[in-house]
Amino acid sequence: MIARSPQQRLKLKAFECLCCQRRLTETNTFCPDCDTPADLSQTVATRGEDKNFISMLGASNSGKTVYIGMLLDMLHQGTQDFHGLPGSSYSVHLQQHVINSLTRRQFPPKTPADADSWNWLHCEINTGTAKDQRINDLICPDFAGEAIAAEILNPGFYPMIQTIVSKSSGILLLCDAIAAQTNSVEEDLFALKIATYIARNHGLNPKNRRQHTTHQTPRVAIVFTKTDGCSAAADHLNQFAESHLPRLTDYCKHTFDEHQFFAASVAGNVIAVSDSTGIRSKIPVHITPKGILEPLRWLINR
Ligand SMILES: Nc1nc2c(ncn2[C@@H]2O[C@H](COP(=O)(O)OP(=O)(O)OP(=O)(O)O)[C@@H](O)[C@H]2O)c(=O)[nH]1
Ligand SMILES: [Mg+2]
Ligand SMILES: [Zn+2]
Repeated sequence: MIARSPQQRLKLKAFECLCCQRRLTETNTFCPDCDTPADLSQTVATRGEDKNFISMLGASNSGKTVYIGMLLDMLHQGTQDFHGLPGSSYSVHLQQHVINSLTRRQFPPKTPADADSWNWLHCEINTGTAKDQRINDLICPDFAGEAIAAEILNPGFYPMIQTIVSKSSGILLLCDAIAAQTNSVEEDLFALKIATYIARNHGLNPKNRRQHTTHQTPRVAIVFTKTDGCSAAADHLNQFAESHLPRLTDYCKHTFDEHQFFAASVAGNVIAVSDSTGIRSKIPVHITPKGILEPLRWLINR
């Protein structure tokens, strides 16, 4: 374990934005250039651990917030060989936001499009071996799907998304399995747009793939979410990907040296209900997380 001196824990008066490196001071609440919360940057700067950025991308309603909230809860509870300690109160807030909702048999609300209201995963993860323990600060914001769509259409519109994606060693690309089964062309095309955005931000081009080095290429975990409602994705993962997301599958084969499909679900059973005014909502009747840790474990075990 790397020991941190008491001085390192002192609050810094001047520090860099963890995302875009702009100089910030204690008076900043958010980075004026990219909207990253300044006190998160301050905490990360104070800790002095190696930073490891992971990006989570996917359409609106693909299940990003539910997935990342459950991922955090499982990391914080920890398994024998894989666990994470909260790196700052931001992580605990995200975990609380999702787990409180699920405990009340509700899904958390949609993530707002304004970057200053996004929650962040900030977790201290030990990625080393028993002999050579290495602590990493894992950082992954919960972007809104609508912001991701706007950024892909107009790169640079959300500078935080662009910077974090280009710094990320691993990408979680979330696809709604139920939507992919029923409306596969739309899901396939949106996922393909995300994949091309990742490639562009990492300087990758399927035409000259041989020139890529493994160092340049981010690992891409394509995670089918909501597989509790789509047994085809859960049981025949690669076959499901080939038949429902053929464009994405082909593009990934030609572009990313390391990509893999995963199946995940948080809810064990979901029912749709209508209230007295006719508004429909979905209720997670019980929570049975499956396949949540595997994509992250694969991403960070390079
Ligand atoms: N069946 C099932 N449905 C789920 C699961 N996770 C999420 N959902 C459904 O998907 C909806 C959207 O989940 P979110 O996590 O809010 O989606 P998001 O990708 O964060 O959406 P934005 O915030 O708009 O980007 C939820 O309200 C649920 O209806 C799951 O594990 N199983
Ligand atoms: Mg969300
Ligand atoms: Zn910044």
